[in-house]
Amino acid sequence: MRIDIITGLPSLLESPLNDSIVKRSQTKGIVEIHLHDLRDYSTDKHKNIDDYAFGGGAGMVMSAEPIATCIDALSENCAYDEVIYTTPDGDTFNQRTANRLSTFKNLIILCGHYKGVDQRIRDKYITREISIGDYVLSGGELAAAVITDAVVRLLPGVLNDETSALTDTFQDDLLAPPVYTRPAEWRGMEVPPILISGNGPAIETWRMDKAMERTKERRPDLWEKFNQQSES
Ligand code: 6GU
Repeated sequence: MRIDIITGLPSLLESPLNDSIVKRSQTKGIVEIHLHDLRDYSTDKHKNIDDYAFGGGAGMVMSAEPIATCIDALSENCAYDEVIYTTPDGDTFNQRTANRLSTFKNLIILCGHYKGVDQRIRDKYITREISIGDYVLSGGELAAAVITDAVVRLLPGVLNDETSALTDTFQDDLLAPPVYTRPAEWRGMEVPPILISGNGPAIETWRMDKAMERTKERRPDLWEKFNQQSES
């Protein structure tokens, strides 16, 4: 997979993309991530990438030309499956969207900033608009990092234990069960005996029960969805 991220603040993305699992998947050659600094595509002498909003009002708007130049240049070398724009008024990101995006070969993520981008960029280039939740971030860079992380960890070969992503919270609309590691007794607190029983099927049943219990308690909305699915 190839992900091209277009941003006015590339430094904000460098650290999250160059550590841990996302870094490892780049080293392994499973994903190629390229950061593009919008300022490199600005044609004016001050390297501006934004301008005042027509009609007035506070806040700058990201100009169309540098973005279009960047997307056009990228598209000459690559056919993109989606051109994503990160914006608080986009569709809320979830595991289903992450799963879908992980099946694509080439993605562009344009990070929104200031008061957003000129609407004409959205009209002409953007195929999907994503928000990561109902709160406002200073820019779309952290959202792009969240999306990239959630997608990359799903790619085959990224996680050591291939089944691990499948047992994640949300993958089957259930929260994950509690987990424990050594020592079996810690400060007077014991691990549930079933987990050290060696009885594989009983452990699976216990985990499923705990996952359902947690979901019912903490996320009644997911619990309802889970029950509807089990019925159908
Ligand atoms: Cl994608 N961008 C910004 N600026 N704020 C957000 C967001 C995105 N998602 C949630 N809040």
